[in-house]
Amino acid sequence: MSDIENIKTEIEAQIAGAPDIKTLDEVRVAALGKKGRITELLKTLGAMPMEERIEFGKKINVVKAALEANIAAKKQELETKLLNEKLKNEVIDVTLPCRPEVQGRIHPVSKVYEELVAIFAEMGFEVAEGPDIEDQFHNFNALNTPPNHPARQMQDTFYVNNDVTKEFDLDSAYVVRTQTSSVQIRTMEKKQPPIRIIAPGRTYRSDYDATHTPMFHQIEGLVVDKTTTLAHLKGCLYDVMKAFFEVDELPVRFRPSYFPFTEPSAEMDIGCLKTKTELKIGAGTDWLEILGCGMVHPNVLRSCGIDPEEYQGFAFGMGMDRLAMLKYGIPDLRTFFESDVRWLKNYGFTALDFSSMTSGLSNNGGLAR
Ligand code: 2NL
Repeated sequence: MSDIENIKTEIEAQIAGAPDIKTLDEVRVAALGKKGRITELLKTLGAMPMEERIEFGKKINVVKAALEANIAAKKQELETKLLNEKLKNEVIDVTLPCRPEVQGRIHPVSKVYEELVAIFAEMGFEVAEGPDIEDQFHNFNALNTPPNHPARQMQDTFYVNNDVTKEFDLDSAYVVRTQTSSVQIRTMEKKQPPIRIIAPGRTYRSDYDATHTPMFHQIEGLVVDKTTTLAHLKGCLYDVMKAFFEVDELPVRFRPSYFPFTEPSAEMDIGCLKTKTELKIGAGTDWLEILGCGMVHPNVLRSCGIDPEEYQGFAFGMGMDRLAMLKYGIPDLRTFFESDVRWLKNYGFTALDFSSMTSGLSNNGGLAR
């Protein structure tokens, strides 16, 4: 065997025997580096006669290429081995329960949201969503609320300066939505009836005290069909409230009211018992206002391209934060948005007691509470 073949065999053995990437790299430098054995051999070519130089040069280059390929293959092998070891050592059992002191909590508003979605889904409602920032057509005009209406005043509504290159213009400005009705408007624009949707989400009004925060959560509902009546509205909301408060008996009453977007309009009260320390829902002689509702105003249907001679519908809206306060006995709305971990630990829910109509809505007295 020629000298160069011996060197090749020797280096190949070193490559095969390299236990890790660092050793392999040392082997590579010793063979192919600036002062490596193969490199040194290449340097001897210059002094050789032409014939010999061609033949020997070819040989060395073949050996060099073979060793390079060999090193690359070994490197790949060692890297794969390293990765597999790492994966084996760093394995995480995602089914292990987490430590209670670091366990997160579901916010009461999220809980109420999940409960309502579960209730309405079983009744055949779909969940619809839309943008928080709206144009005034979808937030007001389409809802039969004309430009001079008091609800549009700057004291109540947050306007957004949507074009900073121009001076603020009240008529063309966007708003952060004051109710989620704009989602229903957008649904009606896109789709002819039958429509049966709920629109939960964030809403914004310029207001701040123990029962009002500038951002709050609303859930609105809309049903439009050829024969939808006020009786459907009453039956639907009665069933929803009974399911939500998890009671078998629930006194309810509907009082006449006014909203620009419904005619007739009503407010729904539920029966309760108010004592000094407690509020018991479903019994007693007191009444609690719980939501606003009504038959969709013909002008609203017309604004969305739905013929009010052919279709009619009912709609309703309620505050999810208020529902959470009532159902879970939380006194001050402002604490909802302070992100106080102690508050969340007290009023929050664990991810495990999820809401469903068949396995229990709130699992009151579950793991977290
Ligand atoms: C309340 C009252 C209400 C509606 C919202 C509505 C939506 C469309 C058409 C007609 Cl697209 N009405 N929504 C109707 C009545 C009352 O909300 O007190 N919310 C907190």
